[in-house]
Amino acid sequence: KIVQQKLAEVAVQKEQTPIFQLMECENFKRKCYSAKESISKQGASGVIAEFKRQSPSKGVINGTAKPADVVKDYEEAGASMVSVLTDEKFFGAKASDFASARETLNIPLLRKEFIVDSYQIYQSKAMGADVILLIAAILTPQRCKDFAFIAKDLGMEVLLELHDDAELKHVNKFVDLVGINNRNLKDFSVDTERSIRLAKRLPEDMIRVAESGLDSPEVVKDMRENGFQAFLMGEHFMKMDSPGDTCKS
Ligand code: IGP
Repeated sequence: KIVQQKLAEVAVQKEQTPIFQLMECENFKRKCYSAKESISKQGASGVIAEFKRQSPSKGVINGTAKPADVVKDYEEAGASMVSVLTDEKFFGAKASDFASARETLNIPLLRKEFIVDSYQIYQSKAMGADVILLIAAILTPQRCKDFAFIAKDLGMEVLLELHDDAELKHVNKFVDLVGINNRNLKDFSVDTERSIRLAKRLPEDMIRVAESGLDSPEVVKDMRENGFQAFLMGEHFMKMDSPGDTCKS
Protein backbone atom coordinates (compact mmCIF):
# COMPACT_ATOMS: atom_id res chain seq x y z
CA LYS A 1 0.00 0.00 0.00
CA ILE A 2 2.75 2.40 1.02
CA VAL A 3 4.80 1.53 -2.08
CA GLN A 4 1.89 2.30 -4.42
CA GLN A 5 1.27 5.58 -2.64
CA LYS A 6 4.94 6.54 -2.94
CA LEU A 7 5.17 5.73 -6.63
CA ALA A 8 2.16 7.96 -7.24
CA GLU A 9 3.66 10.80 -5.17
CA VAL A 10 7.00 10.53 -6.93
CA ALA A 11 5.39 10.64 -10.38
CA VAL A 12 3.91 14.03 -9.51
CA GLN A 13 7.10 15.35 -7.89
CA LYS A 14 9.18 14.43 -10.94
CA GLU A 15 6.91 16.54 -13.10
CA GLN A 16 7.08 19.49 -10.71
CA THR A 17 10.80 19.46 -10.05
CA PRO A 18 13.00 17.57 -12.51
CA ILE A 19 16.35 16.22 -11.32
CA PHE A 20 18.37 18.99 -12.96
CA GLN A 21 16.46 21.50 -10.84
CA LEU A 22 17.09 19.52 -7.66
CA MET A 23 20.77 19.71 -8.51
CA GLU A 24 20.64 23.49 -8.45
CA CYS A 25 19.49 23.57 -4.82
CA GLU A 26 21.91 25.02 -2.24
CA ASN A 27 21.90 21.79 -0.24
CA PHE A 28 23.03 19.81 -3.24
CA LYS A 29 26.48 21.36 -2.82
CA ARG A 30 26.91 20.93 0.92
CA LYS A 31 29.31 18.38 2.27
CA CYS A 32 27.52 15.66 4.21
CA TYR A 33 28.20 14.74 7.81
CA SER A 34 29.24 11.10 8.22
CA ALA A 35 27.02 8.92 10.39
CA LYS A 36 29.69 6.25 10.43
CA GLU A 37 32.15 8.70 11.98
CA SER A 38 29.62 10.16 14.36
CA ILE A 39 28.60 6.73 15.67
CA SER A 40 32.14 5.29 15.85
CA LYS A 41 33.64 8.29 17.62
CA GLN A 42 35.11 7.71 21.08
CA GLY A 43 32.38 8.09 23.68
CA ALA A 44 29.52 8.32 21.15
CA SER A 45 26.07 7.48 22.52
CA GLY A 46 25.06 5.80 19.26
CA VAL A 47 21.54 7.08 19.76
CA ILE A 48 19.72 8.00 16.55
CA ALA A 49 16.87 10.14 17.83
CA GLU A 50 13.83 10.40 15.63
CA PHE A 51 11.29 13.15 15.08
CA LYS A 52 8.02 11.32 14.52
CA ARG A 53 4.57 12.87 14.87
CA GLN A 54 2.48 9.75 14.32
CA SER A 55 2.69 6.22 12.97
CA PRO A 56 0.33 3.64 11.47
CA SER A 57 0.76 1.40 14.54
CA LYS A 58 0.43 4.05 17.26
CA GLY A 59 -1.63 6.86 15.75
CA VAL A 60 -0.72 10.34 16.98
CA ILE A 61 2.37 10.24 19.21
CA ASN A 62 2.94 13.97 19.60
CA GLY A 63 0.69 16.56 18.08
CA THR A 64 2.43 19.69 19.27
CA ALA A 65 6.22 19.18 19.14
CA LYS A 66 8.23 21.79 17.22
CA PRO A 67 10.82 20.07 15.01
CA ALA A 68 13.55 22.71 15.36
CA ASP A 69 13.31 22.68 19.18
CA VAL A 70 13.17 18.91 19.49
CA VAL A 71 16.09 18.17 17.17
CA LYS A 72 18.26 20.84 18.81
CA ASP A 73 17.53 19.24 22.17
CA TYR A 74 18.41 15.83 20.72
CA GLU A 75 21.75 17.19 19.52
CA GLU A 76 22.47 18.79 22.90
CA ALA A 77 21.47 15.59 24.67
CA GLY A 78 24.26 13.80 22.80
CA ALA A 79 22.46 12.01 19.98
CA SER A 80 24.86 10.69 17.32
CA MET A 81 22.37 11.34 14.53
CA VAL A 82 18.83 12.65 14.10
CA SER A 83 16.18 10.95 11.97
CA VAL A 84 13.22 12.88 10.58
CA LEU A 85 10.23 11.22 8.93
CA THR A 86 9.20 12.85 5.66
CA ASP A 87 6.16 10.75 4.82
CA GLU A 88 2.96 12.77 5.09
CA LYS A 89 0.31 10.21 4.38
CA PHE A 90 1.16 7.54 6.97
CA PHE A 91 3.45 9.34 9.41
CA GLY A 92 1.92 12.82 9.37
CA ALA A 93 5.17 14.62 8.50
CA LYS A 94 4.96 18.24 7.46
CA ALA A 95 7.03 19.38 4.50
CA SER A 96 8.81 21.87 6.75
CA ASP A 97 9.89 19.28 9.37
CA PHE A 98 12.96 18.08 7.54
CA ALA A 99 13.96 21.55 6.35
CA SER A 100 13.87 23.02 9.83
CA ALA A 101 15.87 20.09 11.18
CA ARG A 102 18.53 20.65 8.51
CA GLU A 103 18.77 24.34 9.33
CA THR A 104 19.12 23.67 13.03
CA LEU A 105 21.47 20.68 13.22
CA ASN A 106 25.23 20.27 13.18
CA ILE A 107 25.18 16.47 13.30
CA PRO A 108 24.19 13.88 10.67
CA LEU A 109 20.55 13.89 9.58
CA LEU A 110 18.75 10.80 8.25
CA ARG A 111 15.84 11.14 5.87
CA LYS A 112 13.29 8.57 6.96
CA GLU A 113 11.33 7.78 3.84
CA PHE A 114 10.12 4.86 1.75
CA ILE A 115 12.53 5.05 -1.15
CA VAL A 116 11.20 3.23 -4.21
CA ASP A 117 12.52 5.42 -7.04
CA SER A 118 16.01 6.79 -7.70
CA TYR A 119 14.44 10.26 -8.00
CA GLN A 120 13.95 10.26 -4.22
CA ILE A 121 17.70 9.91 -3.71
CA TYR A 122 18.44 13.13 -5.63
CA GLN A 123 15.57 14.72 -3.77
CA SER A 124 17.07 13.64 -0.42
CA LYS A 125 20.38 15.24 -1.34
CA ALA A 126 18.60 18.45 -2.34
CA MET A 127 16.77 18.44 1.00
CA GLY A 128 20.06 18.28 2.87
CA ALA A 129 20.04 14.64 3.97
CA ASP A 130 23.33 13.11 5.08
CA VAL A 131 22.00 9.57 5.17
CA ILE A 132 19.15 7.80 3.39
CA LEU A 133 17.23 4.74 4.48
CA LEU A 134 16.80 1.79 2.12
CA ILE A 135 14.26 -0.78 3.25
CA ALA A 136 15.08 -4.29 2.01
CA ALA A 137 11.47 -5.42 2.30
CA ILE A 138 10.37 -3.08 -0.51
CA LEU A 139 13.39 -3.39 -2.84
CA THR A 140 15.10 -6.15 -4.79
CA PRO A 141 18.78 -6.74 -3.93
CA GLN A 142 19.72 -5.30 -7.33
CA ARG A 143 17.75 -2.08 -6.78
CA CYS A 144 19.22 -1.80 -3.32
CA LYS A 145 22.67 -1.88 -4.83
CA ASP A 146 21.82 0.64 -7.57
CA PHE A 147 20.20 3.02 -5.07
CA ALA A 148 23.05 2.70 -2.58
CA PHE A 149 25.53 3.40 -5.36
CA ILE A 150 23.70 6.60 -6.36
CA ALA A 151 23.53 7.80 -2.75
CA LYS A 152 27.25 7.22 -2.26
CA ASP A 153 28.01 8.93 -5.55
CA LEU A 154 26.14 11.99 -4.24
CA GLY A 155 28.22 11.93 -1.05
CA MET A 156 25.55 10.55 1.27
CA GLU A 157 25.66 7.41 3.40
CA VAL A 158 23.23 4.50 3.34
CA LEU A 159 21.36 2.82 6.18
CA LEU A 160 19.95 -0.49 4.96
CA GLU A 161 17.03 -1.85 6.98
CA LEU A 162 16.54 -5.59 7.34
CA HIS A 163 14.08 -7.60 9.34
CA ASP A 164 14.74 -11.23 8.48
CA ASP A 165 17.43 -13.65 7.33
CA ALA A 166 16.18 -13.76 3.75
CA GLU A 167 17.09 -10.07 3.42
CA LEU A 168 20.78 -10.63 4.16
CA LYS A 169 21.28 -10.82 0.38
CA HIS A 170 20.41 -7.12 0.18
CA VAL A 171 23.66 -6.17 1.91
CA ASN A 172 26.17 -4.78 -0.59
CA LYS A 173 29.46 -2.92 -0.63
CA PHE A 174 27.81 0.52 -0.86
CA VAL A 175 25.94 0.10 2.42
CA ASP A 176 27.42 1.97 5.41
CA LEU A 177 25.13 0.91 8.24
CA VAL A 178 22.75 -2.00 8.64
CA GLY A 179 19.63 -1.47 10.69
CA ILE A 180 17.66 -4.36 12.06
CA ASN A 181 14.04 -3.56 12.68
CA ASN A 182 12.82 -5.10 15.93
CA ARG A 183 9.28 -4.41 14.76
CA ASN A 184 7.55 -6.88 12.49
CA LEU A 185 6.01 -4.75 9.76
CA LYS A 186 3.08 -7.12 9.32
CA ASP A 187 1.77 -7.34 12.87
CA PHE A 188 3.84 -4.56 14.57
CA SER A 189 5.12 -6.95 17.26
CA VAL A 190 8.59 -6.23 18.69
CA ASP A 191 11.24 -8.96 19.10
CA THR A 192 14.78 -7.95 20.05
CA GLU A 193 16.00 -11.55 20.37
CA ARG A 194 15.35 -12.16 16.69
CA SER A 195 17.30 -9.00 15.84
CA ILE A 196 20.23 -10.11 17.96
CA ARG A 197 20.38 -13.44 16.12
CA LEU A 198 20.19 -11.75 12.72
CA ALA A 199 22.89 -9.21 13.67
CA LYS A 200 25.32 -12.06 14.34
CA ARG A 201 25.07 -13.06 10.68
CA LEU A 202 26.24 -9.67 9.35
CA PRO A 203 29.80 -8.97 8.17
CA GLU A 204 31.98 -8.41 11.24
CA ASP A 205 32.93 -4.79 10.59
CA MET A 206 29.41 -3.57 9.74
CA ILE A 207 27.87 -0.94 12.01
CA ARG A 208 24.69 -2.45 13.45
CA VAL A 209 21.71 -0.27 14.22
CA ALA A 210 18.92 -1.59 16.45
CA GLU A 211 15.63 -0.07 15.29
CA SER A 212 12.21 0.38 16.87
CA GLY A 213 10.49 -0.39 20.12
CA LEU A 214 13.49 0.55 22.28
CA ASP A 215 11.89 2.08 25.33
CA SER A 216 14.42 2.11 28.16
CA PRO A 217 18.13 2.63 28.91
CA GLU A 218 18.24 -1.06 29.94
CA VAL A 219 17.15 -2.39 26.55
CA VAL A 220 19.67 -0.12 24.84
CA LYS A 221 22.40 -1.46 27.13
CA ASP A 222 21.34 -5.02 26.31
CA MET A 223 21.46 -4.35 22.56
CA ARG A 224 24.88 -2.70 22.94
CA GLU A 225 26.21 -5.76 24.76
CA ASN A 226 24.91 -7.85 21.88
CA GLY A 227 26.95 -6.05 19.24
CA PHE A 228 24.81 -3.08 18.23
CA GLN A 229 26.57 0.30 18.05
CA ALA A 230 23.54 2.45 17.27
CA PHE A 231 19.94 2.68 18.46
CA LEU A 232 17.16 4.25 16.45
CA MET A 233 14.50 5.53 18.83
CA GLY A 234 11.41 7.58 18.10
CA GLU A 235 8.31 6.95 20.11
CA HIS A 236 9.99 6.68 23.52
CA PHE A 237 11.22 10.27 23.12
CA MET A 238 8.34 11.76 21.16
CA LYS A 239 5.60 10.65 23.53
CA MET A 240 7.13 12.78 26.30
CA ASP A 241 6.45 16.48 26.78
CA SER A 242 10.15 17.08 26.45
CA PRO A 243 11.64 14.55 23.99
CA GLY A 244 15.15 16.04 24.35
CA ASP A 245 15.25 15.53 28.13
CA THR A 246 14.24 11.90 27.73
CA CYS A 247 16.97 11.47 25.13
CA LYS A 248 19.52 12.82 27.63
CA SER A 249 18.70 10.10 30.12
C1 IGP B 1 11.72 4.26 15.46
P1 IGP B 1 10.23 3.66 17.56
O1 IGP B 1 9.50 2.43 17.96
O2 IGP B 1 11.37 3.98 18.51
O3 IGP B 1 9.35 4.85 17.38
O4 IGP B 1 10.89 3.36 16.13
C2 IGP B 1 12.05 3.74 14.05
O5 IGP B 1 12.78 2.57 14.18
C3 IGP B 1 10.78 3.51 13.23
O6 IGP B 1 10.15 4.74 13.09
C4 IGP B 1 11.06 2.89 11.86
C5 IGP B 1 10.42 3.21 10.63
C6 IGP B 1 11.04 2.38 9.66
C7 IGP B 1 9.47 4.11 10.26
C8 IGP B 1 11.96 1.93 11.58
N1 IGP B 1 11.96 1.63 10.27
C9 IGP B 1 10.67 2.47 8.32
C10 IGP B 1 9.11 4.18 8.92
C11 IGP B 1 9.73 3.38 7.97
